[in-house]
Amino acid sequence: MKLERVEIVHVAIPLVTPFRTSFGTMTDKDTFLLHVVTDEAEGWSEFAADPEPRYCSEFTAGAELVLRDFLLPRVAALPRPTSAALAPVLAGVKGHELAKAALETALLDAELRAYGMPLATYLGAVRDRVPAGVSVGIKNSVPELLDDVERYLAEGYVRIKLKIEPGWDLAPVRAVRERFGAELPLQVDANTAYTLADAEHLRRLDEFGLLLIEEPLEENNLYAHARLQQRLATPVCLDESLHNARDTASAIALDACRVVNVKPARVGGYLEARRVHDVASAHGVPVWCGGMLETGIGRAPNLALAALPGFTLPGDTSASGRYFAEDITEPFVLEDGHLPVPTGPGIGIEPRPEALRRFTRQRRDLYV
Ligand code: OSB
Ligand code: MG
Repeated sequence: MKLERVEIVHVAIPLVTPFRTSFGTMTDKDTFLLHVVTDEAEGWSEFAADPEPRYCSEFTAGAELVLRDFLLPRVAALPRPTSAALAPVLAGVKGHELAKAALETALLDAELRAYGMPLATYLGAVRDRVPAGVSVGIKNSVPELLDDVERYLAEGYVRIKLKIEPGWDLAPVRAVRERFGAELPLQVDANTAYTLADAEHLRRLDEFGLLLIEEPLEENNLYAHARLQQRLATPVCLDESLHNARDTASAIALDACRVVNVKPARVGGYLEARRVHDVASAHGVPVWCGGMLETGIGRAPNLALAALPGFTLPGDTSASGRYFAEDITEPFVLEDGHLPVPTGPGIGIEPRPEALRRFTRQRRDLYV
């Protein structure tokens, strides 16, 4: 396959409701899509991070520069680039997993379209639909939270994740348990908001029978997470701290996590995400697919990944309506608490031209 053109399309799409986490509040999805044109097919992907480096060190303007000056020149030097050949060539650039993932995914999409193969088939999916959980942001009050959770459950979501931070943890979890019962699959995500000094406080979450507590402590501190796990009955799940399959192997060996959140972008793409899945599954550690409030372009390939056999817990891949009044693609609609795995070639979806025009802020050629 010959690379002919790589275009960056900046988009901004308003969220239906502000999304607040321990690291900040988002009111729209403001990022870029990558559009790759080859001599055989075209491909699309979505950069998963935001304009500011608050969830992770990467951010949109930085990623654009990294793609333009460091990643694309290395790919352009390959006579016939393939998605599998990308990671080894890009390994010379340290970090920048999310930027690398965007490039690999767009190329993989083009490649699979040329072969007429759906991403789910390529990755080894065993399901044609995946159960949908929903990630519920920090609210101004407990009654407001209970209203939101009630609405999501009425829509059919099969698992609730509550964002927590110091000052918004025990009370909202207790209120949700009391209102919706002990059977509700419930978990929490702190996005690194606590330290090991909070261990005794976090231990009080044990009485609520949570599925897991996600990334409670500092990013990359596997030692502290292992120490915390020794003191908690609730399984620790890592998100921000896992950047590849090797990290995942280390974290499992250290008992720093008993559940794994895979975000393909965070680990450099779908090929490494599959390896993370393989490592965790081999250890009997449950895996689930995280999300980054993606548009349909980012969510479609996540659904393909989440159809792999080791994904034994519902993920954060919610329906389009949970994020946007109007998605950039055909919307993903919840059916009986599940989302369908795309069946078309590649990621199985593309931007609707009219919606893309309306949501586009800027288009730039990165490579011609
Ligand atoms: O930590 O999982 C996270 C959204 C943006 C950044 C980080 C996270 C999240 C979510 C929402 O929890 C997941 C989603 O619905 O896409
Ligand atoms: Mg998380």
